[in-house]
Amino acid sequence: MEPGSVPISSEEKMMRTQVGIVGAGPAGLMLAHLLHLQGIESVIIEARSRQYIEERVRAGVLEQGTVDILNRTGIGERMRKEGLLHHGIEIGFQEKRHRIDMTDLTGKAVVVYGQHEVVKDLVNARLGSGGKIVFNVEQVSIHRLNDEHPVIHFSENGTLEQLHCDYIAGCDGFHGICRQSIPEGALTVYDRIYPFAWLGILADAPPSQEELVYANHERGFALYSMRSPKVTRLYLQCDPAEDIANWSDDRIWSELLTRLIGVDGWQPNQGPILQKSVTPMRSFVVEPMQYGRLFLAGDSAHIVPPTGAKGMNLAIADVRVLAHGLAAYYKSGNSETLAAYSETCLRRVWKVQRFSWWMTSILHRFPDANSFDQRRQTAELDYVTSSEAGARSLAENYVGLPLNLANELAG
Ligand code: RFL
Ligand code: PHB
Repeated sequence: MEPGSVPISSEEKMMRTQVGIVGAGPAGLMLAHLLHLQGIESVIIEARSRQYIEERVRAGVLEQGTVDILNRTGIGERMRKEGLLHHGIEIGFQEKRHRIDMTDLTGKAVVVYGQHEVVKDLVNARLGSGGKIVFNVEQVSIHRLNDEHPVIHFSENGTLEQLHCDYIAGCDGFHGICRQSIPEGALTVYDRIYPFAWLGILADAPPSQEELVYANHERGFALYSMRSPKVTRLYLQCDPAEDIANWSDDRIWSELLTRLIGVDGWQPNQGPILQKSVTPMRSFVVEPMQYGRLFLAGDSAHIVPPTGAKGMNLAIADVRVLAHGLAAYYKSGNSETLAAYSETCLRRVWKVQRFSWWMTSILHRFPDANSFDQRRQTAELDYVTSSEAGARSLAENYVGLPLNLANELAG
């Protein structure tokens, strides 16, 4: 019998666990890992294959708090070896780059390490300690959310199954079914769609400098980032309706170089483009992040535009709060901490929303901006890169706001 699940009837294909988790992204996997460390059983069901989730290229910047929790819970070994420790970022405008020294300003740093690498490390840890992840599930639905034992229905290789739980964690991302299963009227939605998108590429080219460059150029935003000592990651602001087929490799490089090149002549190294995609930009929050015995965590509850590099970090912060509440409940029967889950998360979520919106607003070209808006934007960039107070505020948010959970992971 698989640990984490107990068949309650072999004919009906029913299983039982304490926490049923929908989605094996960073939120679902980290939640299962944190619960396991507290002796709480869970089962993860995932719509995609293991290979797909381990290769999906997404986020790249881990806040100090995310790095610390991965290290403290035994997941950090490969990240410590392969992750790139960054003490600062650069902000480019009017053809000059200005460095913000995050470590000087906050005593903290970030680590550049791909989200899919974190996913690989978490999958390995879960499967290595006998945890259950069911990949390639179909026909997923969730039921009896207000009963003592909610149920997840799904099919695996054509066989219908039921997973009976004490709680369900909806970690199934923005397009998942969990949020959509909550009755209309029970949630309030806060939403903003931006009039631009990011065209992102991975290039087989060694990074030409160590730190990230966020550039505001008259032709639009550009970001220079990386994944490893051999692979550069770059983004360009583009139209949300942009057809990627219109962007040849030459056009992409020419646009990137125009937007990133500085008066000092610095530019990214070029190389074969390994992958390209267009990502729309959105800010989105639902309140509350709970309905009955269903808890939403990560992108299923909120989306931030990627400018502040916060999405994955926020997902990890949510599940730390959730695991903390579930641990308190299973240890002492006290559900007060769990009942405060949504409120605790949302206080931080909104601050991170504000920062991500603000970074987006200072760095992108808005199609409807007039000359006043343009001057004000330049003044803001000038302020943030020349005033220590301005730079410190940016740095404090970029390395990650604190998440203080009393006795987190106390055995
Ligand atoms: P995920 O990662 O979307 O995982 C959800 C999982 O649920 C599965 N799923 C289902 N499983 C079962 N049944 C269903 N019905 C299901 N429906 C969906 C999906 O297959 C998937 O495996 O959500 P999670 O765990 O909340 O994690 C959120 C992060 O992935 C996301 O916020 C970040 O990637 C955002 N993001 C960034 N975040 C950062 O912290 N730093 C960054 O530098 C950063 N850069 C980015 C980003 C996102 C980007 N894109 C592509 C959206 C850069 C980009 C370009
Ligand atoms: C990335 O490397 O993918 C990345 C870095 C910083 C961001 C967003 C994405 O703000």
